[in-house]
Amino acid sequence: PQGSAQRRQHDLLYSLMDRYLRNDVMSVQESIVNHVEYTMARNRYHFDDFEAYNAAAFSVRDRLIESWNDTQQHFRDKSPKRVYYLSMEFLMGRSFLNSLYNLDIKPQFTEALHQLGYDMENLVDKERDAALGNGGLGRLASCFLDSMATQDLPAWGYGIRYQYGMFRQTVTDGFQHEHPDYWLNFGNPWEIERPYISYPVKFYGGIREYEIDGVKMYEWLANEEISAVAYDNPIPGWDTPTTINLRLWSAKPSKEFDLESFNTGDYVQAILSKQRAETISSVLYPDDRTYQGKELRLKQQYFMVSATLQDIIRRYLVNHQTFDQFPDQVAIQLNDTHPSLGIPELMRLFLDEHKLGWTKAWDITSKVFSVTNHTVLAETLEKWPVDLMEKVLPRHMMIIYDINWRFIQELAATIGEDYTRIGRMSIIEEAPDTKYVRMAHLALVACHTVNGVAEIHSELLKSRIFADFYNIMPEKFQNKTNGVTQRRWLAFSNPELRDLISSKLGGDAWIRELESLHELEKYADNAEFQAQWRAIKTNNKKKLAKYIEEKTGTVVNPNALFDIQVKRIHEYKRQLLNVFYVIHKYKQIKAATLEERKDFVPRVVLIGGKAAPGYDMAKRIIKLVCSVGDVVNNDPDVGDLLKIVFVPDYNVSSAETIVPAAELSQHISTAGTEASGTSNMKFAMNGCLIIGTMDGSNVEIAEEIGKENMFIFGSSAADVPILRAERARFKTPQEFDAIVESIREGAFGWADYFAPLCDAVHGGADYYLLANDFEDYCRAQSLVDETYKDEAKWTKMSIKSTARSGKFSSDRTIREYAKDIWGIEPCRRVDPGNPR
Ligand code: T68
Repeated sequence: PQGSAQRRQHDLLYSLMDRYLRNDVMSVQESIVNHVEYTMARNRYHFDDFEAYNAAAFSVRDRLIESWNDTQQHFRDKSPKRVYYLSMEFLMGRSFLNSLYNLDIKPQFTEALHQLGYDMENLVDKERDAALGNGGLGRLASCFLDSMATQDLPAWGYGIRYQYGMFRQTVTDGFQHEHPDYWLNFGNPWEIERPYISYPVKFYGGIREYEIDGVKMYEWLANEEISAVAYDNPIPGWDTPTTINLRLWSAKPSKEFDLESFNTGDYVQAILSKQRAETISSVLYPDDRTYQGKELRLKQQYFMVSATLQDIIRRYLVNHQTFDQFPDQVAIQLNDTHPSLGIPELMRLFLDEHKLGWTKAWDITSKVFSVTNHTVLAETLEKWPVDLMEKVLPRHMMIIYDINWRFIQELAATIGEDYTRIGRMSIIEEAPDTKYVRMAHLALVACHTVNGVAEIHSELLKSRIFADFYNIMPEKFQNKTNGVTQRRWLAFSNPELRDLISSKLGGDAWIRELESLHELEKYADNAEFQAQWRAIKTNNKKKLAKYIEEKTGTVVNPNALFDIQVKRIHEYKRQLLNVFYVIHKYKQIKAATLEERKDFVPRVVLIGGKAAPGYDMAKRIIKLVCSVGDVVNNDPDVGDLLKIVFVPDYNVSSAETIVPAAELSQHISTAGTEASGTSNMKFAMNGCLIIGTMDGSNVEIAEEIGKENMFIFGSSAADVPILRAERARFKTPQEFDAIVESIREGAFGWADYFAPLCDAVHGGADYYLLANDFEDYCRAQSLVDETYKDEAKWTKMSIKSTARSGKFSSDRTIREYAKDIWGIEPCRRVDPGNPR
């Protein structure tokens, strides 16, 4: 029995330990002022907006850390099966507002800052985006983290802490310029550096063979070693005490110094060459589809998976003696094939480091991995030259050959000696000059499931690019239609709409259960509700108009129809088709009488997105958008009837201003080319109508929202191959030819520069079938104008879009992954301060 003094001390300690930071306005103010003084070492009577933002961010971080620590302890105590989401990209955007909302402390922080003389809205803009991704694939990973945290799943994300994220885009005279995004310049309050959590990662060298009890063993004798150091990024869920972790790796020189060069006396040179290790995690590759076989990219991929798997194994071995339970404790999701080197790496760790036999190692490995595919275009599948793989990762190349050898034996046993078919399916592509490792085939062989990201895409995987595999292993194929988080993309970025919805739905439970938006439908015809709905859209449009003027100098009329296409610039996404319609409309306006012009619906066409730095055609498309703008926007005959503006530097933060203001958004890829698309879901949630093709997730959006509430046009995915084959005989529409001709003849200047664009869509070319879809597109566009004139009808369609968008929450997507692929369940902790 303890003495009473001892007990008092014990109680005091425990009550201190149980106590979280308080969230009343005074306590929040105290936190902020303390951080100004003690973290930033600034004078607490004089600090600017940026310093105020930082101090507030550090105060939020303190609160995140409390809930992060307790969540992680809870996971350790309960030891549930966990999922690890491996991705080379996480396009997080900003964290400040998101954390304030998720921790439910925004009002107190707003008030505390206000009392100190700072305005929340100004501070929010001081935060730099974490742009560690290219586009849809990276943003999906971030939406998934939000949904996993909100649903209390024992999940971790793993990726790379790039020092330079996606480049910042500026556009001068219509040309894209890329600027480095050194986002860590002024510190990053959202990460926690863990210098003690680090793993060696090796490259190059050769292999030593030896024997134990007559069994052949291998040891990789690498000759470069670097360290992967952990940076943890807390990911809070909404309305839950759960905060999960995103662990990003940063490359540092390894602790093991290269004795050789030190002993030969070149001390300084030895240190300098160590320093080069850091380049591995320095920059995100900004190409979102092409693979150029760059050695550094291969090293980045291996760096990420090697550190991650060592970390996963270390965690597993804390409470296990053998690997028997590994598949019951661990699920690993590969976000595309970029982390698929994890497969040979886990095999290597099992075989060489933990001395498991092949059969056992393979049995475990093939139970833990699953892969998501994000592309329809076979030519964009990732492959690496065997030479390069052999040089950088000799042991892994050996293991890949072994995997392939066994796979081919089994295949031959099932399908017989059909060597063309076996050759098509082999993990090794035997091209005439070089051999390649087909990463998708490696993943298909090793993973227990492969999924597409929309119904149509998953069907195309089975019927086209992976048909051979589907034939042999149909049970592996699944669909998981993408989703987006309604927290960031509706509730937080469109607060007026959130409040209106909550007022009708009797609270904000829909922010967790998006399907309940259905309830809104009964107000679709209600005139008063419609007026409120429109007023909110108008406010959002005004904010966007202000943003456009700030960024481009172009003044747009907030009463015009806001028509938006924002996404990476790609030929298959057909921004060019959009521009052609603008030219068509411009010609119509020019040809109209003054009286007839009164009939036109004024439109602002916004186009935004980045072109990969080496993607020449995409850069020409940007220039064309700008050049058409120069003519159209300055033509006094046109006035407010038509504007076309290129919004520079489209990113997560600008999307948060753009999406809530959109009335029409364009998702017009050639059918069968866009795996899913996810911005279409964000737009639909915000009551924006979609003009689009029956491609990617548009198909399912049409099923939910109803075709009658969208503007669907164009050829079907089934027709596209036929149309392509018949293309030489296709008679292109006269108006289409006239538009191409006008560009060729210099109606927008730069005739020579635009010639390749014209060549690509003319005659027998036109791989993406712009000419085939042009007339139907124009028809759909005219219907847009007609509908927009009927305010009540348009608003009704808009309300229905939101009301029926519930399926497209990433919460639903994640529930499906958890149940059908990962086999994991929620693991919620009870918040001592707020027991629910
Ligand atoms: C996108 N893919 C799909 N790739 O294009 C889109 N690729 O249809 C889908 O909605 C989205 O993934 C989410 O599933 C990409 O964004 C990349 O960004 C990328 C990056 C590097 C290499 C290859």
